[in-house]
Amino acid sequence: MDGKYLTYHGLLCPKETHCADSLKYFEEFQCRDDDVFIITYPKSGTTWMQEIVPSLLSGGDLTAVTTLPNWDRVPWLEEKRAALYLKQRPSPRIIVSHMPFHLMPPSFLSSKVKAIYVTRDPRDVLVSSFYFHQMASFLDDPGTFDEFIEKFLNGEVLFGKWTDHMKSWQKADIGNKIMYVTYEAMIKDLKGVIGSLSRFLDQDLSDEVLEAVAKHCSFNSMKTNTMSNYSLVPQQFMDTSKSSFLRKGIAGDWKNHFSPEQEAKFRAVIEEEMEGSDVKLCWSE
Ligand code: PPS
Repeated sequence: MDGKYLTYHGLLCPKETHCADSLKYFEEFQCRDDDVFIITYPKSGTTWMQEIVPSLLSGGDLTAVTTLPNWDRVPWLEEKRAALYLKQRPSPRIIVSHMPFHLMPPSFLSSKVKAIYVTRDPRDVLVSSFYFHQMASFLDDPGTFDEFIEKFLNGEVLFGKWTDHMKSWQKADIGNKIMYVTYEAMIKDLKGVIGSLSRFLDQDLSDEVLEAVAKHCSFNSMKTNTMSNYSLVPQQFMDTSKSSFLRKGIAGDWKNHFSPEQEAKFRAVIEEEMEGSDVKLCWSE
């Protein structure tokens, strides 16, 4: 593999953001009962949830989401700066992870944490990731779209195969500690999903507050929020002349990228790998 990645339990992680110490910190992390985890396979709606959850837990106060960059506000647990950000963070902490369930630290299971697992149509995940690889200097060049499809299906991308991640988290035996949310549902009815999330997080918020949070968390609003649009990251790491982090923010952009043959093959591989699991694929709904 390219020198830009390290391998952790067979999963690729960027060396720019991960190292042996950060992964050790992840493994030994002590969860608190009131921690809230946002779990995603990359490019599924992480940044969106990093905006929504703090806005709900603050009762609709948007101070944190307009003054703290998202990587500080909702740290990425396995990333190099997590220890620094989480050290003396008061409860409730909100934490992101891209790890599969079976690698989560023991205290994740033994504590009463809540987890929100966000999924997205893997075809759109792939498209979003393809553009991200073009702009992020700490990732490999994605090659052609066709080559990137191969890499994605082989799991030669960040955090491995999409299918493995899905299966791992759908099997997570943590009862009502986990809520599953889809990117597509948020596109369709953001306020409705935000309402369900607020109930899951035991927040009794008025309709006006939910409305205001949904407005603040819209794509156009987040695209201009410097605390969330990654414009604070130097160009040498994320070259915005090549793409934007908040790029299109729609469901179904895969239709503008996959040929019918590429899409048929992609679906066939995903379906075969998901066979026997309880996961309902978005195209079979
Ligand atoms: S990462 O790198 O894993 O943290 O990326 P992640 O945040 O999971 O995914 C980035 C994609 O999410 C889109 N996004 C949104 N879509 C709709 N509405 C809102 N508010 C929103 N915020 C982020 C973002 O635009 C990326 O998708 P694409 O398809 O590339 O636009």
